[in-house]
Amino acid sequence: MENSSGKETTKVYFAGSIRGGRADAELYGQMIAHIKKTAVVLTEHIGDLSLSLLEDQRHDKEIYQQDTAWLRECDLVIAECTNPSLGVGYELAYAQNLGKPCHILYRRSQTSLSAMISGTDFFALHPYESPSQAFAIIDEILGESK
Ligand code: 6K6
Repeated sequence: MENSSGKETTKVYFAGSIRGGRADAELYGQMIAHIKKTAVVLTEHIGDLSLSLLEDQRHDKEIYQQDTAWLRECDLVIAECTNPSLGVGYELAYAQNLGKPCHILYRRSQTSLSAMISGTDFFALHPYESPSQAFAIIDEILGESK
């Protein structure tokens, strides 16, 4: 897919907690809307506040197959990791195995990242505190990916 200037549009896999807890779901939605101003988000449902209603309609095997296909398709991963999630940790390891750039945003004052995330130089760590700081970090990430 190309943007208006004829360049390929960056495809982003946005990862955020679902069964790990939905306290940040609204913020995920705001981040996804921000990313969509300049890139494609393959995983828009992460910010869907009504996700729990939809969740029963799909089987876990389908979810796994679709999400791993999107991880193979994406250009980069942006993961919000303040709320710990087994699924997000799995996705990050899967993306690392594929050599996909992975950017981890987290509120340092509210979480202590797993050593399995902060202990490798492969992941780019981006601490932030306010949504506006997170949006500025996302702009830098997407600017560099062009
Ligand atoms: C139906 C409609 C929308 O969502 C659903 C059902 N659930 C999931 N759909 C898509 N991806 C999911 C779903 N549950 C987990 N994931 C993936 O794992 C997402 O890509 C998240 O980044 C991550 C969250 O993992 P948990 O362990 O917090 O659920």
